[in-house]
Amino acid sequence: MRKEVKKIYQAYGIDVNAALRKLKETKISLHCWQLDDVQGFESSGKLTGGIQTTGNFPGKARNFKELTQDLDEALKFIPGSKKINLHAIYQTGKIVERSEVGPEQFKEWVAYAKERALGLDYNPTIFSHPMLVDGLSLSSPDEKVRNYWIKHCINGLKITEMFAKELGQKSLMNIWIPDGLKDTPADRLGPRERLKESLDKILDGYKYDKRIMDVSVESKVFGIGVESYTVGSNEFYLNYAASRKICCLLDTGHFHPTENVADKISSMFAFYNKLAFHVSRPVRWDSDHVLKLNDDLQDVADELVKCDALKRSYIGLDYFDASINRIAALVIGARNMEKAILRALLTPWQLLKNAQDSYDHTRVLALQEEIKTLPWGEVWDEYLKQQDMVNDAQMFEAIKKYEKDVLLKR
Ligand code: RNT
Ligand code: ZN
Repeated sequence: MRKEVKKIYQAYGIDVNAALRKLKETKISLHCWQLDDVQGFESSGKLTGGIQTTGNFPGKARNFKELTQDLDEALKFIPGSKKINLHAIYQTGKIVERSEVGPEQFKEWVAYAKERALGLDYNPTIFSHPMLVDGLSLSSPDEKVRNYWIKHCINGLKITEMFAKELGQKSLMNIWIPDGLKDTPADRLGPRERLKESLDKILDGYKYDKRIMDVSVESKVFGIGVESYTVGSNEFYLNYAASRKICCLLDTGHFHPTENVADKISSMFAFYNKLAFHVSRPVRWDSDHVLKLNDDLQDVADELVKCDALKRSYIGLDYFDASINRIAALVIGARNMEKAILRALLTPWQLLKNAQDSYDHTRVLALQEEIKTLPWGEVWDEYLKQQDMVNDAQMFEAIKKYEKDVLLKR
C-alpha cells in the first residue's frame, strides 16, 4: 500500500489501521454446504425442502476427509476471523437417525476446528428427510412428526453449547424449516400455532447456557413447491423472537426481490441487541448465487458498520452454486463479504450523518459518490499481505491448480 493511501483516508477522518483491525476481528461463518451442494454425509440423496442446487461441476467432496481437505484449501485464501457453519447432515462416525444426532456426532468437527482456531455454528437439518411428511415438520398436524423434529432441535442445542464450550467462543444454532403449501391454504393460523408450540418445546427442552450461545429463527417468503404459504414467515418469527428473547436471522435471499433487506437492519437494532444473517445473492428468486461485491451486499455491510453491529451480529454466508469450482465459490463470496465490510469501515459516516442532519442532501450525494473512487483496493491488498495471503489473481491460479491436482482426480 502506498504511503499516501493512509493520508487520503485521514483527510476524511478515517484511520486505515483501525479499519483493518476491526475487519480482522469480524467473524464470518463459512457455510460448509457450498462445498458439496448441501449433500452431507448421510447419503440421503435428493435435496428437498424448496431449495435446489443446479450444476454438476466435477470433483465434489463426498465425505468428511474430502470436505475438510477442500475446506482447508479454501481457508488458505480467506482472511480474517472465521467460523464454520455446520448442518446436522454433516455428522461423522457411525451415522445415526436424524433425531438422535448429538454432540457425539460432532466430535471430529470440534477437533478439526480446535486445531485451526476456528469457531463453529450449527443448524438442525430439517429437510431432505422422510420424516418431513407432506413437506411439513415442526408445524405438521401429526404430533409424531413434530416430536421427531423437536427432539432433533433439542439435541442441536446440546451440540451448539458443546461447540461454544469446547472452542471458547460464541455459537449460533439457527432453525430454518421448509414448511409451507403449494396452493392457497385452507388454514393459515393452525400451522403457525403448532410451529409456535413446537419452538417453545425446543427452547424449554434443554436449559442451554445463554451466555455462550444463541438460537435464531430464519424466515422465508416462499420456496419451490411451497409458493403460496410459508409457515415461518418474517412476521411470524419477528414476533416469536421478540417475545422469547431469541435472535432473528435475516437471509438476504428470503424476501421479495424488490425489498431492500439492508434497510431492515436498523429497524431490527432499534429493538434487538443482536441479529443473525445468511448473506446470499438472490437472482430473480431465492437462487443462492455466490456473493458479488454489488450494491446490495455493500448496503448490508454499510448498515452493519453504521449500526455498530459487527460484534453483535452473527454473519453467516448462505449460497450454493454447483456449476462452478465450489472452493472458488466459497472463497470469492467470503472475500466479497470482507471487501464490503472493509469499504464500509473506510467510509466517513460521521461526515455523511452530519450532512444529513443539517439538511445538506447535496453534500450527502456528492460525498457518497466521491468515496467510491478512493483507493480501497490498495487497503484490501495490504490486508491480505498482513495475513500472508495471496491476492485475488493468484488465488484463482492456486485454486485452478488444486482443481487439476485434486478435484479432477476424484
Ligand atoms: C433455505 C435457507 C437455509 C438453507 C441452509 C442450507 O432457504 O436459506 O438457511 O439454505 O440452511
Ligand atoms: Zn439461509
